Amino acid sequence: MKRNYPLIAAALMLVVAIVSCGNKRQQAGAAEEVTAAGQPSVEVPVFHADSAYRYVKEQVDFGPRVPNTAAHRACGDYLIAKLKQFGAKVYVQETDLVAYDNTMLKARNIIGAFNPDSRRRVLLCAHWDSRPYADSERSRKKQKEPILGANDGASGVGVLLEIARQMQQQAPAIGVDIVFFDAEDYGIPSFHRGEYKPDTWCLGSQYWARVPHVQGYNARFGILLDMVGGRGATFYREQFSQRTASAQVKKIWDAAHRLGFSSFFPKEDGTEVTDDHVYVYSLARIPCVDIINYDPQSDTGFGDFWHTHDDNMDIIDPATLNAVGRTVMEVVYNEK
Ligand code: AHN
Ligand code: ZN
Repeated sequence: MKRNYPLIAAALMLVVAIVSCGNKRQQAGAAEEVTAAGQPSVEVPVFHADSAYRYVKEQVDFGPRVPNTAAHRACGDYLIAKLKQFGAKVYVQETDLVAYDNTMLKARNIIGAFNPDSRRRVLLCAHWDSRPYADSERSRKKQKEPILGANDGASGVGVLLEIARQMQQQAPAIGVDIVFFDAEDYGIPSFHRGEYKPDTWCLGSQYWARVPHVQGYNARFGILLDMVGGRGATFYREQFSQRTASAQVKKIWDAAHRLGFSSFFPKEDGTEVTDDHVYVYSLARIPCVDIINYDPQSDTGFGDFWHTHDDNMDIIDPATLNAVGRTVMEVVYNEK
C-alpha cells in the first residue's frame, strides 16, 4: 500500500496545533480553573495557621483585655500597629460606652480597610475585648475574675490578622474591611442581682452599626468570627445568620466542604445567638454570618471552657484556626 506522506504530515501538524492550543488555554485559565465539582475557583493564597496561632498568643500574653485596663489599651495599640504593618488604611473609633452596671467603658473599634476605594466590599469582623468575669465557673470567687479569652476573643482576631497579612501579599478582587469590635463581652453576668437591662452585650458593634467608620458605609455581606480556635470545634449554622443571610451561609458552608472541612462545618442547624452580627444586620442592614462554635453536648452550647478560666492557650488548636481561615479566604477571594 502506498502511503500518502503529505496527508499524514498535515494530520500530525493539526494534532500538534490542537494540543498546543489547548495548553495555551490552560495557561490563560490558571487563575480561574474549574474544580472537579464544577465550581469556579480562583487562586487563593495559603492561610498560615501557625502565624494565626502566634497572633492569638500575642493577644493573650497581654493578659485579660478588659476595657479600662492597661492590658486592654496595650492590646488595642498592638492591633492598630499590626493592621498598619499589613498595609491597611486604619480607622480607630474611640467612644465611651455605658455598661450594664453604668460603668463607663473607654472603648475603641479598630478598623483596617483594604482596597478602600472599591465599592464592592466585604466585612470581616471579630470582637477583641475579653470578658471581665468567669461567670460560668462554679466557684463564686473565681466568677469575679477576668478571663484570658484565648478562644472567646483572641481566636477570631488572630485569624483575621493572618488574612490581613495574606491580603497584603496578594490582594483579592474586592475591597475588604476588617473590623475589631470592642466591648462585646461586658454583658450582664449571671450573678448580677440588679435590674435587668437589654442589649448589654455587643456594645462596640452597636455603636459601629449606628455610626460606621465612613459615612454611608456598605458591604455586600459580613462574616463574624467568634470562638474559632477551640480544639474539636464545630460550626453549626447559627440560626439568626440562617434567617437573615441564608445565601451567604450556604456560600460559606459550601466553601468549607469543598476544601475538606466538613467535620468542622456540619450542614446542620445550631441555635440562635445574640452576637455582633445581630446588630450589624438590624442597625446597619448588612447581612452578616456568625461562624461560632456550637457544642450540642455542653450545657451552655458554647463548650465547657466558655466564660471560664479554661479559656486559655491550652484549648487553642491550629487545625481549627486553619479550617476557618482557609474557608473565609476561599469565600473572599471568590468574590468578583
Ligand atoms: C450571649 O451569651 C447572650 N451571647 C453570646 C455572645 C458571646 C459572648 N460571644 C462570646 N461571648
Ligand atoms: Zn464571651
